Amino acid sequence: MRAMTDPADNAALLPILVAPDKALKLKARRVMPGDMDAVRALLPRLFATMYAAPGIGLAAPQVGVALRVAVVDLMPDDAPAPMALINPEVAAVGEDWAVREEGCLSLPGQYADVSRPDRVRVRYTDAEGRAREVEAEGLLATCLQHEIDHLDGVLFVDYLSPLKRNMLMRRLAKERKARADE
Ligand code: K1U
Ligand code: ZN
Repeated sequence: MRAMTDPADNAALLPILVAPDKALKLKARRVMPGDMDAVRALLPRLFATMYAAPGIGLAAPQVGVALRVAVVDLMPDDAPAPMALINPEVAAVGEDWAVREEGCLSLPGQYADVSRPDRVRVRYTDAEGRAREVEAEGLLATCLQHEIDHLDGVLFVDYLSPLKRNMLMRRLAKERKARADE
């Protein structure tokens, strides 16, 4: 559940690119101080698009904006916990790895188990331009790594064997065609 005064409420939704769109494979560029006005205008639309999908994360390249910006909200206990991440980077990873099922708004309806470090420290700049760090574990750690991967043009299917990846991509294409033919 989100707060009644959430700034994402009236923001216009953005169309989410679906794989194999080539824009999803590009490395996004770092946000510079001169980009901050555009980023502040983009953030409410990113949050609104993520909440509407619904999803727990969304990276700017997924809406065709090649900047290193992402939003995350795991909504723990149904309470909003929005995080806007500008130029996020993984500063440290824990020793243990965990396998977790991942989805992706750019691979609608497709899920697969992916192994990643179970704890990460992520450095980023917040919407007010302040340098921040977050220590995350579990689903938040997975989601942060998934979103930072989007900024480098990496999708969760890139961690799968070629066989599994091809199966998933073929299933996605088939399901999209079936929906388009409906
Ligand atoms: O970046 C994205 O494509 C968003 C993606 C994030 C993510 C999910 C699971 C593991 C790692 C990263 C999603 O949000 S997919 C949708 C989803 O997981 C979800 C949707 C509604 C409620 C709870 C989860
Ligand atoms: Zn994704």
